[in-house]
Amino acid sequence: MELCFATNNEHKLDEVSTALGNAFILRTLHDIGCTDELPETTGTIAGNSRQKARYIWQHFGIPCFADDSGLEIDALNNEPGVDSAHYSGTRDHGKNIQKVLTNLLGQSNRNAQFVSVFTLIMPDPSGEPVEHQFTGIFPGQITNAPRGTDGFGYDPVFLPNGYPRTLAEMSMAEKNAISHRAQALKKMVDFLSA
Ligand code: ITT
Repeated sequence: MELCFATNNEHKLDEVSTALGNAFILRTLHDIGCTDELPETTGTIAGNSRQKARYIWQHFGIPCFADDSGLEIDALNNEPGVDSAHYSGTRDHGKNIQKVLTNLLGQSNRNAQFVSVFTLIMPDPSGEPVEHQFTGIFPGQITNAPRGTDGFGYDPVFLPNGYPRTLAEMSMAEKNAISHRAQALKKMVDFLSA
C-alpha cells in the first residue's frame, strides 16, 4: 500500500521510513509534487495533525498521514507544546533550546513529555475519506545543558525516564524503539495491518 507522509521535516521522514521498513511504500511530499508549506493554525497538536493530513487529501486525493508533535514541560504550563517548532520565534533548534533552558533556570521540576499525534486519512470503499488518530506519549526530564549531537529539535536536552543518555546521545535505532513518534507509528501500523 502507498502512503504519503505529509511532512517537510527530513528528520521525521528519516525516523518514520526507517521504522516502517518495507511494510508500506512511503511517498514523500516531494514524490507527489507538493512544495507547499502545510497549514498548522488550529492551536492544538491533534488539530494541526489533522489539518496537515486533510490538506494533502484535499489537494492530492491520496491516502496519507501527518505527524504533529511537541514538547510539553510541566513547569512551563506545557509550553512549548504546539509552538515547539518555533518557540523562540524562529525554527532554529539551538535558539528554541536556549529559550527552554532560560525559562527553566532555577526550576527543580524538570518533568516533561514529548507528544506525537498521527492522523491517517484513507478512502472508504465509496471513496470518502475516513480519518483515524494515533497518539504517542514519551515522559522524561529536561537537562540543565544540551548533551549529544544526534537527532533534532529538543533531543539534546531530553532525558527519557529510566535512561542515562539524552535522545541526542542515542542512535536513531535506540530512539525509534522508545520515542513518542515510534509509539504513535506502531499504533498506526498495527491498525493498518489488522
Ligand atoms: P512538519 O510539520 O512538516 O511535519 P515540523 O518540524 O514543523 O515538521 P511539528 O510542527 O510537528 O513539525 O513541530 C514539531 C517540533 O517539536 C519539532 O520541530 C521539534 O522542535 C519538536 N519535536 C518533535 N518531535 C521531536 C523529537 O523527536 N525530538 C526533538 N524535538 C522534537
